[in-house]
Amino acid sequence: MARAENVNINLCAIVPVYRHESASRAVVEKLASYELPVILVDDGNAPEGHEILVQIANEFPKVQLVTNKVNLGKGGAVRSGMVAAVAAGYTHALQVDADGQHDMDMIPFFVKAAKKHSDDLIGGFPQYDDSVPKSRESGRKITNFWVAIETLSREIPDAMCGFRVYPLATSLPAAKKFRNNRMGFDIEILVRLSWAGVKLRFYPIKVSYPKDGVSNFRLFHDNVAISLTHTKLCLGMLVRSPLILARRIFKK
Ligand SMILES: Nc1nc2c(ncn2[C@@H]2O[C@H](COP(=O)(O)OP(=O)(O)OP(=O)(O)O)[C@@H](O)[C@H]2O)c(=O)[nH]1
Ligand SMILES: [Mg+2]
Repeated sequence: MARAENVNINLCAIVPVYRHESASRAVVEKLASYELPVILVDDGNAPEGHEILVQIANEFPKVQLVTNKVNLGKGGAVRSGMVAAVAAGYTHALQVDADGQHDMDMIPFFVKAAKKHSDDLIGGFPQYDDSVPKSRESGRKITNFWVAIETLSREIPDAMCGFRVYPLATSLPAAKKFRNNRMGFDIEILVRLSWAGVKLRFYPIKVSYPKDGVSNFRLFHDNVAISLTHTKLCLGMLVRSPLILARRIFKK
């Protein structure tokens, strides 16, 4: 089937927020400056954090606040945002982390790429400066190694970047097929979209870690959970490998 190119898309941004309510204001401001509607997901923040998000939603006309009463985790927050986006009629969602680590000036480039390749997932390929913690850098390398095995390809240069445009017609059904609510979500959805035959395109984006930034990444817990995700995805690949390989052969 021919892929849709340069068609009209209805795009919003999804910003999942947990303990990043202060940093999220600048992210929302930047999105608003590009006239993008925003779905801000309050992922079970404390009352003070919730209050700040309510203020932001009241201040910016194109911001819709979605509230998870309890903290579900990053994946749970993005999934809630996707459900709200589809209900509101959006076809695509730019997922942006609330911590302001990504180069927001790349938004127009990513939007253009999503319009040009509207069936495809448009992902960020992080270009880190010296501020990246070493532990996070090596964790990503290990993840990207496993993802190549899980997809039997090198099509995903980075599976953890929190800046990407989802085509919702394929991404929400994929996101509903698994329960991974925490940090493994970013990885698992890309692998599942690849299994489903969705084309994944990656473009560089600068990422920096501010010195006083809040990280929710729990080195031990999240790395153990991510290892379990890889175990599950490797088994999933074994089951699907005939299909994945057949699709590749017949596409040529
Ligand atoms: N970790 C985490 N993040 C959440 C949760 N709910 C929503 N988020 C949001 O998900 C995004 C990613 O969280 P970060 O703490 O920056 O995680 P990360 O980018 O993998 O980790 P760093 O590389 O240390 O920044 C941010 O926008 C968070 O506010 C949650 O329960 N846990
Ligand atoms: Mg982050």
